[in-house]
Amino acid sequence: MDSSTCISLIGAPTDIGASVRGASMGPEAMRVAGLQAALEQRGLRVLDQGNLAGPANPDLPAQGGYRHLAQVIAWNQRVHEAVLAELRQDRLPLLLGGDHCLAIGSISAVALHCRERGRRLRVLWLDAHADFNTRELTPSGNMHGMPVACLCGLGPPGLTRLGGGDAPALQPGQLRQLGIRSVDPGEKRLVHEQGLEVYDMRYIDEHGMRHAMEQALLGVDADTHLHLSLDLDFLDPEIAPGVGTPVRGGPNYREAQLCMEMIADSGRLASLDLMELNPALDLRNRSARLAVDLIESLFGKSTLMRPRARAEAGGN
Ligand code: 5AB
Ligand code: MN
Ligand code: MN
Ligand code: MN
Repeated sequence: MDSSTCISLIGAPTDIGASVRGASMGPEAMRVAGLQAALEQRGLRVLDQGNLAGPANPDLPAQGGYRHLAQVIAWNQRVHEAVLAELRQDRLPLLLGGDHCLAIGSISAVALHCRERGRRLRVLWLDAHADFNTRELTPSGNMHGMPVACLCGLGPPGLTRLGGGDAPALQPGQLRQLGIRSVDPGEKRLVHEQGLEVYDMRYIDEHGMRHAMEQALLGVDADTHLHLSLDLDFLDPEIAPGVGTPVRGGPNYREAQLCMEMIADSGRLASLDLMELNPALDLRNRSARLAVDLIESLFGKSTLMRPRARAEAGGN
C-alpha cells in the first residue's frame, strides 16, 4: 500500500444478523467520528460510496435454525457486489457494518477477486467469538454467529455460493482467528474438526500479542492479499463498550494498537471489514473514535518510524 491507494468506504446499515439491535447505526457513527478526514490526513485518497440499501429488520424468531435468512442473503448479495466492484477498480474496500453476518458477502467477494487475479488470500478474523456456528449448533439462530462457517461452505446455499460455483469461498487454512474467548460447545467441536488456526486469549496471555500476530502473519508474502475482518467486540469492553455482544477479557488499547501496527508493517492489507459497532450502546461515540484511531494505525500511523521503515525511506 502506498499513497496512491484509494480507500472506498461502503456503509452497510443493518443489524439483520444480530439479536441486539443498533449495529445498523454503525456506518454513520464512523463518519461522525471523522474516519474520512483521518485517512486523508495520512495522505490516502478516500471515496465514500455512501450506504447500501436492503430489507428492514422484521425482528422475527428463528425459522429452521436461522433468523432472517432471506434478508441476510439479500444484504450479503449487495455487500458482495459492492465490495467486488471496488476491488475490480483496484480500490481498497472498507466495509462499515453493520453486524458481522455481512462478512460473508465481503470475504466471498475478496476470495473471488483473488481467484481472478491469481493471488493468495489470508484472512485475519479478530473477534471475541469464533462465528463458526451452523443451523444445528447455533444457540441463537443469529447469523452474525455463522459467517466463518458459511465462508467455509457450511451453511445455506444462498450464503455459501455467493461467489458463484460450488467451491467454498475459503479453506480453513486461509484463516487465522485472534482474540477468541467465547465459543459455544458444539461450535468448539467444529472448530477442532475443521482445524481452524485460533490464537485465543489464553494464547495471547501466555505468548503475547507480538508472538500471536507473528504466527498469524506467517507466510504472508508479496503475492498475498491480506483481509482483516475486525469485530469490535475483539477489544476489551472497557475500551470499546459500543458492541452488542461484549465479552470481558479482551485485548487492551496497546495490544490492539500493536496488532494494527503489525498488519500495517506487513504492507499487504488490501481489504477490511469494521463490524459490530453499536452506537446505541456506546458512550459518546467512544468506540467509534477508538475504531478510527485503530484504522489510522492500520494505515501506517505509529508513534515513531520503525527501523525497517526508516531504512526503506532512505534514512538511517
Ligand atoms: B459476533 C453466539 N456464539 O452464535 C451466537 O459478534 C454469539 O459477530 C455470536 O462475533 C456473536 O449467537 C457474533 C452466542
Ligand atoms: Mn464477536
Ligand atoms: Mn463476529
Ligand atoms: Mn457481536
